[in-house]
Amino acid sequence: MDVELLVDIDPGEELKKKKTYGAIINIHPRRSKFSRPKRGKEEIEQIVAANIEQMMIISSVKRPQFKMGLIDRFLIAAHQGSLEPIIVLNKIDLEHALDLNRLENIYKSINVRMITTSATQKINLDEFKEVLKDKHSIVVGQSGTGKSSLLNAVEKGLRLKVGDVSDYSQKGTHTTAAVEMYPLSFGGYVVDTPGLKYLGLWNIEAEDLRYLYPEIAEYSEKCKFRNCLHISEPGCAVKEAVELEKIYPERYESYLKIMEELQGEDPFKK
Ligand SMILES: Nc1nc2c(ncn2[C@@H]2O[C@H](COP(=O)(O)OP(=O)(O)O)[C@@H](O)[C@H]2O)c(=O)[nH]1
Ligand SMILES: [Mg+2]
Ligand SMILES: [Zn+2]
Repeated sequence: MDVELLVDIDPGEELKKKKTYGAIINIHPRRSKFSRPKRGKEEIEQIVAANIEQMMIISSVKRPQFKMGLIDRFLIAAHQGSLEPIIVLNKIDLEHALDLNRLENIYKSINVRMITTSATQKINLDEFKEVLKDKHSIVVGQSGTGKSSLLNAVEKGLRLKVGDVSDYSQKGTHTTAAVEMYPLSFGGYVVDTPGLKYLGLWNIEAEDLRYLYPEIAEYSEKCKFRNCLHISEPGCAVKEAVELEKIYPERYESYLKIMEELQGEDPFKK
């Protein structure tokens, strides 16, 4: 895929010295995006970044706690924005209770690559770097999972501000304040983002959620009712597949949670 930045900025020699202005010299069509609903009187679409190729979903085995539901929301946002998702499970140097093999199998079963890293103990950083190389990527995830640390670890000149572990749960201590794009010396560009605790989903109907879970879509065809939402309908092939563990129960649970939200009130008003 050939990807360009949404806007090219050429400040010109005079202004380059002053470092104050840029001139837009070209506007490209938007081919991919990462967007989220923005609160306000009316819900509007906020485009966080555009014309990037891949979304690096950074989570940690703990501190902050691993949240599969949040990963699945990012997977949906990536799919909707035409971005290739890659899951990065960071802080594997810490003692934890996660079954990494199982997680890897879950995501392999839906063709999503997962890599495990430690930014501080320098584990698998070559793999992380190789994924970023020559691509336009956006790095997303909860605050404190190590997004900025990982980028600092593979790009020496970057020196992004890293948070104190004891700080991230407190309000107003996010260290990465704005969305910014950085060039990578080994090829490519990366956008670091402030952490998101919660990701609202944009423009999804309850009936369409199944198509965002490939394994659920697969079994949906065998349900008794064509419009089955796979909640508690009789003759539901999806529920049967979950019981037989042909669909991972963890994924089904995250499907149900999102379904509940799509059918319910505006989550921002709760
Ligand atoms: N044990 C451990 N701590 C890490 C790792 N990566 C980052 N941290 C720590 O986690 C905290 C948050 O890191 P930061 O990069 O600011 O996270 P961000 O909010 O996702 O950008 C800092 O104290 C880091 O030192 C890791 O692989 N292992
Ligand atoms: Mg950060
Ligand atoms: Zn069903």
